[in-house]
Amino acid sequence: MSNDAQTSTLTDGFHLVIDALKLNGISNIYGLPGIPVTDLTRMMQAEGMRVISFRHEANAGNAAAIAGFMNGAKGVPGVCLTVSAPGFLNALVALANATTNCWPMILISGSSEREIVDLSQGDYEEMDQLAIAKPLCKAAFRVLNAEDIGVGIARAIRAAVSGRPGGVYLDLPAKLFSQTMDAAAGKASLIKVVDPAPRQIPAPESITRALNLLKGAKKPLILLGKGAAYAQADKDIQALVEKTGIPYLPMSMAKGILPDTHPQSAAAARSFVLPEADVVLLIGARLNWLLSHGKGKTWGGKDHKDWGGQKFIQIDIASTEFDSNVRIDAPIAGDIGSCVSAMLAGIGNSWTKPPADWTNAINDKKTKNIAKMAETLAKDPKPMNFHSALNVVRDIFKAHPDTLLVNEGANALDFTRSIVDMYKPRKRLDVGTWGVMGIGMGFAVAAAVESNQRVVAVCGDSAFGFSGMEVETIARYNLPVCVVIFNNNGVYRGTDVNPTGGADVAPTVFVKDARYEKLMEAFGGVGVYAQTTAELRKGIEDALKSGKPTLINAIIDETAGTESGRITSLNPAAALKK
Ligand code: ADP
Ligand code: TZD
Repeated sequence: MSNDAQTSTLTDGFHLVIDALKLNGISNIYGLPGIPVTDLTRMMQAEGMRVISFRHEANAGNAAAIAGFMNGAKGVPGVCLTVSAPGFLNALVALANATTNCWPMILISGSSEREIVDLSQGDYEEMDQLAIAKPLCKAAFRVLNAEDIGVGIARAIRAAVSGRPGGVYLDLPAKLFSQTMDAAAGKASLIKVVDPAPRQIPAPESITRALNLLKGAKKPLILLGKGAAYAQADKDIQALVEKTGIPYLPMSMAKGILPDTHPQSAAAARSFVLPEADVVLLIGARLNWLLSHGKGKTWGGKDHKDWGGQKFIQIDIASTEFDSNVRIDAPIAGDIGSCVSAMLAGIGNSWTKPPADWTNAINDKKTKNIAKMAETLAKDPKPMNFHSALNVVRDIFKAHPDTLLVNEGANALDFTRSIVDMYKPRKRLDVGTWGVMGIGMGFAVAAAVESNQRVVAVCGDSAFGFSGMEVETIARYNLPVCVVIFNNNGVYRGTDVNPTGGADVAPTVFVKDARYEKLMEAFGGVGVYAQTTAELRKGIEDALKSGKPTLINAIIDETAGTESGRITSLNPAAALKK
């Protein structure tokens, strides 16, 4: 047989990995090349996949994680590809973060020779990656033989997107890639996963129990979490809220499932509705720290651990979530789409709306708080503060509701969340359950790649620094991303001083008046130095018009932030004052 004839009937590990991913609708890879995956990235591109190459794996991992949030409900996880040991470790924070946030992501890392690694003989980038990944993700697999690649990728996809979504690690040792096998047998070994995220239909009695509880409520409240955004059951969720007439609160990444301007949104009366509500329906939201564990003063409890008296209905795909913090009186185990549509069917057309004294009281609070906020937003101080700068961002999102918003920082996060209204689902991507800094540029890249829409990333100057080098990636792929850095000279603010009077600045302080916009200019993008709201407005509007990679250095009063933004109370207080 000639060489040509021989190669045409063979396939190899590289191509089987690519074919298996493509067969399952995975077309975007976020990664960073190097031994042993350099050729894999080349071949992926040659085979028509979009390979986005990053400057650091942490950012590629974050990109894959948020791609999973955006597409997981359609059965497609985000995929990150890295080299062995250090590259793998760099992406591991993102994998753990994806798992914590219930986002489906597969981290594929090349690894070194098993027989050397397992005898600790000191291979190039030696590490038992599978063992290290395991406790940090939902599932971890290793494929040793080319004929198992189809199964390995199918298992990784199912583990990532089915049930409660999460991160999956897939270990591909270097030797796998060059293994050959008969091409027809290779093709036959691949698996197109049928129904990767199967519906989980709730038990009818769980729906009846929940509806009975909700019917008797005098002060009902719906809480929408990012699980509700993830599930892409937008129409049914909107219908449930509107048919019942129950006021609702969106968690950060659930903003926009219904427009934030919706008359039933109780967001502007949050601190009133949480302690007052008597029955709370949680849809894809956990009663974790972000909701004060469902108890304590936030919920009207006497002390920080006391129950406020609310009854909870919780829709979640993971039944282990129920009762994790307080009693769940009506758990509904199932996927949000199926659960909400079953509730809608049970509600029919004759639901009695909540008592008017409840909805009127909420509306009174809202009106007062919105008027107070409008007064603050109308001010235009020099230098800008968070409110005046965000007033600009708020106007821009109102006029461009399809734009995606990436958001990280402390004050830059908290103020943006409460000031900038979202009008459509899954447009707000942020630091999530961990409040992790560094998601900014990775999320921005994936947001642009996955959505084909404009992206605005509002980042604190500290937050931006974690992923700042990826402005080169944004410029290189010519992505329509406008990064807005709220530059207040440090972590939280820029005013701390070194108490010793020494030459080092305080731990929270950065170089004053740093010219971040030049970073983007260095790579051929547009840099804007914005000292006024007019300059900021023009900068963002120009970026949205042109679609050019843009970085706006928005100068914010360095005294404007507060320590830790809205979670100052989580800072341990020193027991001893020295
Ligand atoms: P938030 O931070 O917005 O409050 P969380 O991340 O705490 O939201 O909660 C999301 C919840 O949604 C998780 O408990 C997860 O199990 C659940 N979830 C995710 N996807 C689905 C789905 N398709 N159906 C039902 N529950 C889901
Ligand atoms: N490291 C990581 C990975 N995540 C974190 N959340 C932190 C450190 C601690 N941290 C916060 O929680 S917010 C923040 C840090 C370092 C930065 C706040 O400063 P900023 O934003 O400039 O980004 P503001 O607007 O000035 O508050």
